[in-house]
Amino acid sequence: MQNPLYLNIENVGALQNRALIPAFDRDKIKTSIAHIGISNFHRAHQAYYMHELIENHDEFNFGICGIDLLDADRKIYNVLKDQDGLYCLMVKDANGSHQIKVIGSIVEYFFGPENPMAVIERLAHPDIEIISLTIAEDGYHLNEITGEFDQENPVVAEDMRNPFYPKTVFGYLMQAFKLRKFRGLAGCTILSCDNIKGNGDTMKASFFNYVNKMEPELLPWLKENTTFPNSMVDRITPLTRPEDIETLKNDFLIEDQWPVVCEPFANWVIEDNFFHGRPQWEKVGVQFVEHIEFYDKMKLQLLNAGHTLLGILGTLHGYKTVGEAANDEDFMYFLKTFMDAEVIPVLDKAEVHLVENYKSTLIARFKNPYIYDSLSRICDESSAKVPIFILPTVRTQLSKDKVIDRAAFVIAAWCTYYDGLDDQGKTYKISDSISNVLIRRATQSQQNPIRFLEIESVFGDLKSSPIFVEKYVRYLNYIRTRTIKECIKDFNSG
Ligand code: CS2
Repeated sequence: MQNPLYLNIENVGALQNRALIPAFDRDKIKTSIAHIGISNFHRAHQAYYMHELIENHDEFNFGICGIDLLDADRKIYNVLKDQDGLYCLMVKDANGSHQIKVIGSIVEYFFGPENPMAVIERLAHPDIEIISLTIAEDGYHLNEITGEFDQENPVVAEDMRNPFYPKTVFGYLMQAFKLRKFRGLAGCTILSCDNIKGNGDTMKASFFNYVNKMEPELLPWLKENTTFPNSMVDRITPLTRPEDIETLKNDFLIEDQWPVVCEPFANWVIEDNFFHGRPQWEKVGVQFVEHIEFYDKMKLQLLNAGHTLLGILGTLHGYKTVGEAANDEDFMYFLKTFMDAEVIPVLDKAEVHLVENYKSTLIARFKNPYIYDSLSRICDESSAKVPIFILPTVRTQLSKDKVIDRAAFVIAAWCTYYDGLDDQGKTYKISDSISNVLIRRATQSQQNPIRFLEIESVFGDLKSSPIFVEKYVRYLNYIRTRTIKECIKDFNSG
């Protein structure tokens, strides 16, 4: 009986009968990508694509330097340091097969709170041609409705007071680009990989807004020396569970402190607008396009909205994972009719085959019983997700006098989500940067339903649509007097 082996550079060769190990010499890799936010998603997506490109096409010029800026992310930094940047990607098929692959494309790691200057220097280094980001939907501080950057946000405001010890990505980037300009170096591409409509445009608007406030004289240089391609990213990547670590140790004899689980499906569409060269990711299935809009809409308004819908309704019922909710016929029927009646009509008619195909693969992806994707992950920071995933559908449908019933139902259910109790009588954890506001407004909505819709940073002026308000109020009263399952069944039976 063999013993489990700890995953690091010294042991990785000996793991070849236990997992797929990098079939390339990592010492040959030159680092040209600095990635901020080494989330599970980044490790299942961009780092995976880069690994495939190095391994199958000898592309040694674009290794990744992983950077975390938040105190809360110290653990992943320590793990990557301990494991020499190596980690296991556990790809789980719906039929139960697992593929374990050791990913080797992250070759450096930095942690902002420990050494901010080192991070700034690395970002300013001329070798870095792409700075990519997964900083989450709420990391951009851009008001969807007004399009304005929230300079009042406490962390942003602190960076503005203390620009030489930055905490936000904007503060770090500004210092790094000041150095590049001062040293006569070139700029680079800033590639957002977050689930935001026009994520590159959003990043550009937020960053330029910040710089304009702080160092307006840097702005003309930045405009000339950076590009911000929009991209659509897609791969369902749940949080790692202790069981995943145990499975690796007991069944595969690999000790990895923080492996990543993901589905087999992966997709990445990027606007081909890079400041320097770029990796030839098209060789490993990435699609380069001129305009992202269609892909963005399809993905955000079908997949992410579908997740949010299952997350809210499923949590109210007492389900814990996307798989549980998606394998409940009542919930799935509700989701399918939401997609058919309310989302698909807002997508480009010329691409109907692509859309239909995406929708059906999506249903199978949600149902994958081996991806334990927690509904709490989906519902975390909903106040930043709902305006991106669901409300654009509502606005377009309203502007065409088309149905919005299921979306209004979901928003009403979302309000009751902040009552904090499921239909099995159990509480659940609410995690949102504006949870106080959401909970207070949900409580007030018991007397006055509109109070919830009056959260402007989320809903904008939606409260001034009589059609939406009428339906939302009706569903809210209805949901508060029945179980969510009863409501969904009633709704489904028309
Ligand atoms: C999820 C996404 O965070 C969420 O709400 O919908 O993380 C989703 O799993 C990915 O976008 C899949 O590509």
